[in-house]
Amino acid sequence: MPTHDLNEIRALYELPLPELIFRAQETHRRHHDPAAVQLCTLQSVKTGRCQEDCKYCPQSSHYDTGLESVPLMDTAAVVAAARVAREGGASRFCMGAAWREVRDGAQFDSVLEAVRGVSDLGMEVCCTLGMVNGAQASRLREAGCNVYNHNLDTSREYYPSIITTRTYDDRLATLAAVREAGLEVCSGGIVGMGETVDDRLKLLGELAAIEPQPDSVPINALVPVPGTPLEGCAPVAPIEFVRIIAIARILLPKAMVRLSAGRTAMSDEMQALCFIAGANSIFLGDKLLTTPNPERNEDMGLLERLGMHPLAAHAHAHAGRES
Ligand code: SAM
Ligand code: DTB
Ligand code: SF4
Repeated sequence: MPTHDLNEIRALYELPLPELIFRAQETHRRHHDPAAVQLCTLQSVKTGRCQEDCKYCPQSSHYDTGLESVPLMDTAAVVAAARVAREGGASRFCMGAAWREVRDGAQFDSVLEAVRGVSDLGMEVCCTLGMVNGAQASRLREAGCNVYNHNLDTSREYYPSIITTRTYDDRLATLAAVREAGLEVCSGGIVGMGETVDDRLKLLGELAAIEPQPDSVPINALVPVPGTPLEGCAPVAPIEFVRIIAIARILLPKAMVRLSAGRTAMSDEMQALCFIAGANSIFLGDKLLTTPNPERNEDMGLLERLGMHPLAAHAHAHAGRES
């Protein structure tokens, strides 16, 4: 069982980089195909005007980021976007809504309808809609949703410096409801919000202590958006970021570790190091929810140069390996 003890996690962080990467590789190869990368596509199905005050987020109504808000997309438009993503090679389609929480009613019914439609295309379906209760999580599951994304974002201690409109325990309660309903759990965080190295390690310790562990762990590098309180944050040094990926891999051996937001600011070499350190999933397509992401062709070129290949839908990375 991998450690969740902070001192042990710190000791990993301080290893010489080649030693840390070797340990991450050992773990990675026990559970995953080291050449396969899961390709996910994101679709913002409701953009902006969110009540929460997450200091990193361009979609919060508390900050003026000049973002154009878009009301909930209709089902047909969502399914059409998923079909395009599937044709482009994505195996997982993730729908994101700038909601504080899901409310029962016509809008949620419409999202459930979209989930059914995308699931019928044979894609893995992921939703990230804010807080949900047990009944809502079950309805998502029944509609064909496979995964729910809900990030812890940072350490418990640093959380109140980033978000004041909800608590860490609110986040954990949604994760428990999601798991209880039989959905896969996707939960990770953001680095580069002015937190300490210890905050990053504590976040990874929290994620690793969830039982059973999250099935996927997105590691986002902050995209500093003008107008948000975090617009002036300096980027995390690439090697420090790679160390976080390696530790995520070691602490959460079976999870898909997703190199998420912030890739437009990363070189090919840095992304390659992240894959070597155990990242095995990316978002494909030129837009995340509202901010830019590398072009699809650029990413396909990168995978080709690295001799890596996309993972097929519903084919788990550790299939055929020790799990
Ligand atoms: N509203 C829902 C929620 O917060 O759970 C779902 C959408 S929200 C945009 C999904 C995640 O995107 C956040 O938890 C955060 O980790 C990430 N995110 C938002 N803005 C970001 C930014 N500027 N840079 C990096 N990650 C960001
Ligand atoms: C996650 O951890 N990263 C994705 C996904 N989950 C929903 C979102 C990143 C959003 C980056 C900011 C934006 O594009 O608005
Ligand atoms: Fe709203 Fe999610 Fe953005 Fe927070 S991260 S402001 S909850 S859309």
